[in-house]
Amino acid sequence: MKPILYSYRRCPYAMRARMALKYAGIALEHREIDLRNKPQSMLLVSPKGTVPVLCVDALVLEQSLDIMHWALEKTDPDGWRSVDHSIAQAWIEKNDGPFKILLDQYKYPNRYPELKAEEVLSAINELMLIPMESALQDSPYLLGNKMTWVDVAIFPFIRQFAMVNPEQFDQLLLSSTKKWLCQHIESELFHAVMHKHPTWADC
Ligand SMILES: N[C@@H](CCC(=O)N[C@@H](CS)C(=O)NCC(=O)O)C(=O)O
Repeated sequence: MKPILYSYRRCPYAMRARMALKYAGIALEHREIDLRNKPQSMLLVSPKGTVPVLCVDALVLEQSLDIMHWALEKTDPDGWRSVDHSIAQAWIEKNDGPFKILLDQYKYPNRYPELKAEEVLSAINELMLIPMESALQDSPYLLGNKMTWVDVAIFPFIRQFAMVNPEQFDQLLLSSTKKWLCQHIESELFHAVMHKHPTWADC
């Protein structure tokens, strides 16, 4: 049986997982879910109810990074795994932790009426965008001259940030980050994982 991936097209966590699986050439059954009406078959194997979830026989991977690493352990044709682990970990912790919180505050200001939009943007700049710009001015990818899983894991979140207010993003002085982002958005790999799928229904 092929592995089953429960996914949601626009979810940045699911995007990173889909990209790693595609890159590793893993054939799978894609089950697109409706976040407001999750299939019982998914909740049965992963009651926490987030996507992505990958089921490989009895193995259930319910964290996007675990799915990425599982895929790259199978095949890693371009050496995405050759990274300095502590630097990789520091980027990922920052992205999935405080940056994701700020991104939600930036994306849904109505949910955070106590916060000032300029202060949220400035915190995003300080925490993530300025360090990224500085890394990407030194080298084309976050960890050096070669693309790694860290670029792939982080780029969907920067894409999401850029899409919240494209005019505001355009005005930010982030030429290297914008170039990096465009390269990922225009990549064949990204296009290949953004096809639309009908919503999966258990029946
Ligand atoms: N730590 C999880 C986070 C996944 C996550 O939060 N996914 C969101 C969609 S982007 C989700 O499924 N949320 C559940 C919901 O909206 O009900 C991972 O890395 O896979």
